[in-house]
Amino acid sequence: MENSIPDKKRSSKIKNGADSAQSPATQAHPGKRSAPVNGPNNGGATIGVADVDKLVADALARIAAAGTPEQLEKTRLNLIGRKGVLPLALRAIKDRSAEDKRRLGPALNQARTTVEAAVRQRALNLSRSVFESLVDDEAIDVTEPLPRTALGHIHPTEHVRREVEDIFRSMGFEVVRGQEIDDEENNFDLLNIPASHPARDLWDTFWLKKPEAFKESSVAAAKNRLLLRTHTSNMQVRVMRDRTPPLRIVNIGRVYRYESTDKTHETTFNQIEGFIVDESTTLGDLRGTLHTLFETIFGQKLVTRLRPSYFPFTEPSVELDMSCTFCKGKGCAVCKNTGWLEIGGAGMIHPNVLKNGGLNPNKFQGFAFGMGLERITMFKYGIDDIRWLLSADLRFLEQF
Ligand code: FA5
Repeated sequence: MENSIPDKKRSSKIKNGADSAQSPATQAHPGKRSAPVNGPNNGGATIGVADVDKLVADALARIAAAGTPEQLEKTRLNLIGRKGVLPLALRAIKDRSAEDKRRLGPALNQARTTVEAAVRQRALNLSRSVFESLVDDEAIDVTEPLPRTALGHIHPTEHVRREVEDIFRSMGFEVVRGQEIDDEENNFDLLNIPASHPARDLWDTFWLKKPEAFKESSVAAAKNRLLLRTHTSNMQVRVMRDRTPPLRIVNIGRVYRYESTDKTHETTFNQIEGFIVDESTTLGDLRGTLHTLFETIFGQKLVTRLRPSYFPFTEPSVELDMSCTFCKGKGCAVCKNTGWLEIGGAGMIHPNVLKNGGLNPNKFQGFAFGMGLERITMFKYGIDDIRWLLSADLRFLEQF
């Protein structure tokens, strides 16, 4: 296709027997550089009407063959650009006879119009097909099903934490967060457990060294040592001091105990702490609140019971049990044949704690409770060892 515009061979045919070795360019414009084979061709000097028809047919074939806008532009320049075949042929007819001018002029003009129209049409088609191929190549089918990728999911403990928070919110509780590094004042003293009190031994504690920077300060001088909180009760007095009753608070977070691990004990675990302070709340409200919580979490009818217990910061203190979710209270390995699962400790907030919180115990009262989040998670999913929950073992986690 490339050399189809009057090439040397063809121009020699239409040169009326003139020296075919001499380029048409040098004939029409003596002294000028000869045109490239495929470039401007000065055959117009000897061109006939029949040659114009061939030239047009040839040009149309080349235009149709241009596969990209760039190729089309090259072809356009070669055909109708300033030094293109047709303009040169048109310019050359000035040297022709009057009869030739009369016949060739309109034929060449018509040829140029035809070629220009063909170029325009081809350009349009090409740009359309560029867009069409863009649509094909770059279209995104949002409905196409994707290959399955390995997605993670929420950890079972976190799942239960969110569920518990939602249930408490629905009962009108406010969710607060507390610090995991705390001082012994908030973790013990203000909760009615002075340093000398043997009850401190109930919570094996990770004590922290004060940073060097604290050494000179009054904080260091105070006996108030730093620790990893042993329970979420460390927030009780802070919240009482910060807010005005009535209070309905729930606080779920990580706690730490310096103890050996077994199937039901970890050194790092979460507690669900909650308390209410107002003028009339009773232990009956506590039982009703926790009963609602457990029946919602476990999705079944349950029996709950309170047993007498001891915590320095509640009076009276109770232990909260619920009927075993596995054997429905009949007795099984999980509940050690008792029919009951131990869930947590609770009681009515001790008057000394209310006082420490700046509240008058003759006016205000309320309940408090603390439960292990992992224990509830274990009961909910039938997990037999608490240590799985922190194991990060995919064989375990992928079951949820
Ligand atoms: C307390 O920590 C009290 N602060 C709870 C409380 C709050 C009582 C408010 C009264 C009023 P206790 O040490 O029993 O109590 O812990 C509460 C619950 O945490 C336990 O019932 C158990 O579910 C869970 N728990 C305790 N120790 C561990 C442990 N090592 N690993 C996992 N869970 C534990």
